[in-house]
Amino acid sequence: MGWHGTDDTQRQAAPADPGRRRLFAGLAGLAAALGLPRNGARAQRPEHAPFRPGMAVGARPYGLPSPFQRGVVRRWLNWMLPSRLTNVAFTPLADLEGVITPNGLHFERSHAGTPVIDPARFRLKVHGLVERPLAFTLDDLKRLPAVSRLHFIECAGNNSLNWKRPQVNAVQFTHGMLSCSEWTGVRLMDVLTLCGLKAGARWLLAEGADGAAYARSVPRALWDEALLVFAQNGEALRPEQGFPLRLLAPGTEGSLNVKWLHRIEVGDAPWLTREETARYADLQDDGKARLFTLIQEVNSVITLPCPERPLKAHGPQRLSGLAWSGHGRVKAVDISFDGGRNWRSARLEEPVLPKCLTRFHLPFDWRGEELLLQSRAVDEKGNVQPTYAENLRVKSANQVYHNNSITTWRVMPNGEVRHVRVD
Ligand SMILES: Nc1nc2c(c(=O)[nH]1)N[C@H]1C(S)=C(S)[C@@H](COP(=O)(O)O)O[C@H]1N2
Ligand SMILES: [Mo]
Repeated sequence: MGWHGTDDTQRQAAPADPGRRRLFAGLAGLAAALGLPRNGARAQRPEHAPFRPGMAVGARPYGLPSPFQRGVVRRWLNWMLPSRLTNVAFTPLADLEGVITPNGLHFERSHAGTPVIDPARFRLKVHGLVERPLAFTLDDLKRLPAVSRLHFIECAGNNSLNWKRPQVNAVQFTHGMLSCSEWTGVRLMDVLTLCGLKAGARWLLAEGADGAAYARSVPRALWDEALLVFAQNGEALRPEQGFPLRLLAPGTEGSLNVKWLHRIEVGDAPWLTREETARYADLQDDGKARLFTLIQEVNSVITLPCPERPLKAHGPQRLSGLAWSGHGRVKAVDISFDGGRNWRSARLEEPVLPKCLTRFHLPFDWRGEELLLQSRAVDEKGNVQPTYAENLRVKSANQVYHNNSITTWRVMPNGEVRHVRVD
């Protein structure tokens, strides 16, 4: 598959799997029975595609994916980072359906490892420009009114490997610093109100309990929507996602969503921490940097087909992908088969929620011709995803964050899919 071209990729692909051929034969038989076009040797009559289940296993206290899903894992690029403690593990977007990321596959970006935190000893301290500085236990927080919201988290560095030319041939590595969950927590404002905000409160510092004491300044404009979350898709946060508590500021760059959150200091100006000056700032051509470019822009990518999911047969195909915007709802997604000359509207899967992944679909027919597949998202504020060239025109060549340009997948006559640049 395409991503094997990236030579120091972790070799975690599924081992050759005899059950798979049987399963595919079964699917082909189904297609034939449904009257779908016959495809050479693949289409079989059902009686020629026997199915025998394997041995049964006993009850497990915590369920795991089928052993046939061994290849559906987070992956990382060894050359990107000096050590496994400073971690970037990408979500396998090509293997997922719908919009929810299973918890074990949520991407992970941790600057100083994943701390182990005993929830019984955990405290969230709130101080600074407040009437009553307080320390909350996790139980204290859980007694406040809770809300559940579906939102994506995307690292500002998503797709940054491909600023000037495609460098990685896998959707896992172009866009896999993107995940989406149902998050449950309490409103940041409820906690701040309990402490009593003082006049002049305009910024707060959110600090994590990891080795880096990772910290970000959060402006007042984002407080109303922000949550302090303790659960992810129904269960407690995973350690990699910030157990027991993280900040969630919907639609903002991942780095603002401080994990292992244990301290909030309220102030009247930003702190200008390392992570908002030396990092997560956009260096311009004149050597100055734009700070606090916090909102993730409108974006989309086709996850089927893609380099990891080539086309396997002529005839009807399922095209599908993900669109999102930190500004609100996705309004439309257009698909091009010819590198941006002609466009057709994709169907958006309901519900279309603000600052959440939206799944799109567009069935098409393929007869082996070469395609230049693109998706272009538009959000409810009218923002349109830029082409490769437009993105480079409006942003500095020095910039590494916030690449939301249109991705092109070139489908070859043999069905293989490659990441190419099309202006
Ligand atoms: N405490 C702490 N919070 C953190 C980080 C970190 O290293 N330490 N990384 C940030 C970055 S850069 C991103 S993109 C997101 C990633 O969230 P995830 O690991 O849950 O996907 O967490 C953010 N919050
Ligand atoms: Mo990030």
